[in-house]
Amino acid sequence: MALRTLNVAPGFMRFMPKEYQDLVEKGPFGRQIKVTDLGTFKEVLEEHPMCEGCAMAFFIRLSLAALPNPEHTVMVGTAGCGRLAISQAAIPFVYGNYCDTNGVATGLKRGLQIRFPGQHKDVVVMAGDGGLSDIGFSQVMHSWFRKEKFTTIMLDNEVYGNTGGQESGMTRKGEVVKMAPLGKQFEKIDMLGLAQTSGVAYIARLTPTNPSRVFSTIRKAVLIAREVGPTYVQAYTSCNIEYSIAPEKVLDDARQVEKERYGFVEIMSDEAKAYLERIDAESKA
Ligand SMILES: Cc1ncc(C[n+]2csc(CCOP(=O)(O)OP(=O)(O)O)c2C)c(N)n1
Ligand code: SF4
Repeated sequence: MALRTLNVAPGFMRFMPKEYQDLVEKGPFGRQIKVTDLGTFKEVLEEHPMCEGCAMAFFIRLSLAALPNPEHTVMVGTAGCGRLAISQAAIPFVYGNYCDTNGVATGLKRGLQIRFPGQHKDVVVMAGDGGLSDIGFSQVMHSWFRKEKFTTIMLDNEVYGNTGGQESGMTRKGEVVKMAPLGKQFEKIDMLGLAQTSGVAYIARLTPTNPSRVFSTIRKAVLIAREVGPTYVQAYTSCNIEYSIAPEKVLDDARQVEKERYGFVEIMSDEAKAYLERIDAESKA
């Protein structure tokens, strides 16, 4: 998508639904918005069928609004709860098979670079912990080994939420979920460590408790992936259904988990740091 495809022919805009006009005129397409702008325009993602109070849905909403150039972004996802929301957003979405997100994103990114030289086209994979740490694991790893320039965002609810509660590689040891009644017997996979070993240029772990931090993290991840190399963001996005968290307690849970075991982590290569400093200086100039 390009910005001009959002702007319908002059004279026709007034016939478009109010929400559409609002999103084009005030939304993040072609302009830089801040987290505090949220709520002042029709959002990129407004309605979705995810569960009431789902932290994942909240994180997805923040992440989509934080994309630096949504008009030049393609999202890649797969089976799992997250795609229920991502596919409803005003951003092109490719639904990969369960396992092949990072292969699809590789082809897409390379193809877009050839088709649109001189224009950054951002590709962002967003999928669950099952999709990325289990069934799609090898594709994630190989995209990192190959230094593919796109962002991978894991929606880590520490369970297979969409299929009713099987343990995933990211479920914690000992955790009892519906379809792991004896408790998980193995440790949570250290995806941050694997990302570091694979040479990922920017790695972050966070919870959705701090919207400004979600904004800046997603922006950095997408920008660094343009020029430097693969980037990885891992977000705690609790499943209130499988972990029996009341919708009104979801953010309390996220704050508690953040304090106890899911604190903010940010790891950046020197090259990534230098790149951010350079574009920052350029934008100030
Ligand atoms: C190859 C393949 N295996 C299994 C499935 C069934 N399936 C759909 S969603 C899902 C689990 C999703 O879990 P996760 O990726 O952690 O996302 P969540 O729903 O928890 O957000 C599974 C196993 C599938 N669609 N394709
Ligand atoms: S099952 Fe869990 S992760 Fe999926 S939408 Fe519901 S609360 Fe969110």
